[in-house]
Amino acid sequence: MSGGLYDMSVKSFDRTLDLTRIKAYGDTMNDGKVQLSFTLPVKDDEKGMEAARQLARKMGLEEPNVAGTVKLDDDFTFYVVYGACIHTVDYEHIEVKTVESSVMSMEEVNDYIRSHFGRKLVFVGASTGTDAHTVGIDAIMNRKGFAGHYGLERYEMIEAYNLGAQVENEDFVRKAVALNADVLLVSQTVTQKDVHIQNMTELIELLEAEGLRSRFVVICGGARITHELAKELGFDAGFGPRKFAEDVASFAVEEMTRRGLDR
Ligand code: B12
Repeated sequence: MSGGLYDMSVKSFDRTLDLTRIKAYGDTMNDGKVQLSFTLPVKDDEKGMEAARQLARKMGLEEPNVAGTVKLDDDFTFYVVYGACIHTVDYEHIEVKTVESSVMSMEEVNDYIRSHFGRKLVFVGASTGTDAHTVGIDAIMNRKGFAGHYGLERYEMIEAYNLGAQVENEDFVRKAVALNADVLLVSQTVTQKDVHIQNMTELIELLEAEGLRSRFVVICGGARITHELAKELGFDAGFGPRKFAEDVASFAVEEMTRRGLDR
């Protein structure tokens, strides 16, 4: 007997992998299955669920299924919706701007600094502006580091100063000058209303106005920071998640050499 609901023998799954038209993968190739979550400012009832389905359809999900709801308040509900996304992406032609630098180990960075500079380099970092998030900059700078990667404070040839969070750009620059910094590290986590762009632009403008921009290697980082954005805003490099002290240190020391700051 065949053709029953659970008779899989006759069902042929799509196995075509076309990298110019990739779709999300649920449990078979090209099924497009995705799960998304959002909150609507409506009551947790049937009408709200239909609103969630309609919104999901408008976002390109076929046969959206509300897998879960949570009442957040009388007038706010959280939805988890599952469905097949119709959109595809051309993976073959994606180009991403990333930092082009070899990554040295902590010991190699120390050796590089010894042979190219013959002195310790000064790195000054902070989470600047109104941003209160410290975990990102700590991950890069704190001695114990992050996810098995030691932070800059452990590097023998680096003097690392972590100024903490909510450091105003003016104070940051003043401190960097006082410490005779070589490298400035800026962490930005909050991106709501593009506050990070405003803040990072302000820093570069301040450095330029004071005639200090060329004196420092200026690097930014954060969960939503890309190298492309960093370059656009006048930074030397930008680092996002899965980047650690050795990535930053390697780039910084090589950039100093490229810029002739090693004399
Ligand atoms: C912990 C946390 C907090 C803590 C922060 C405590 C502390 N001491 O840092 C507290 C509770 C204080 C907090 C407050 C707020 N938070 Co908060 N917070 C988080 C949370 C849960 C984790 C962030 C984190 O620590 N990540 C771990 C670190 C290691 O990751 P990372 O920062 O990406 O760092 C890595 C890289 O990006 C990179 N990196 C980072 N910085 C730098 C710098 C340089 C130079 C380099 C090279 C690399 C680099 O290296 C790191 C290692 O790989 C996130 C949600 C989440 N799960 O991500 C929300 C989140 C960041 N917070 C958010 C918000 C909105 C806030 C508040 C505004 C909430 C409010 N309305 O009050 C306030 C902020 C107030 C302010 N003035 O800044 C939003 C930001 C949304 C946005 N896009 O803007 C998030 C995403 C939550 C959310 N989904 O809405 N938060």
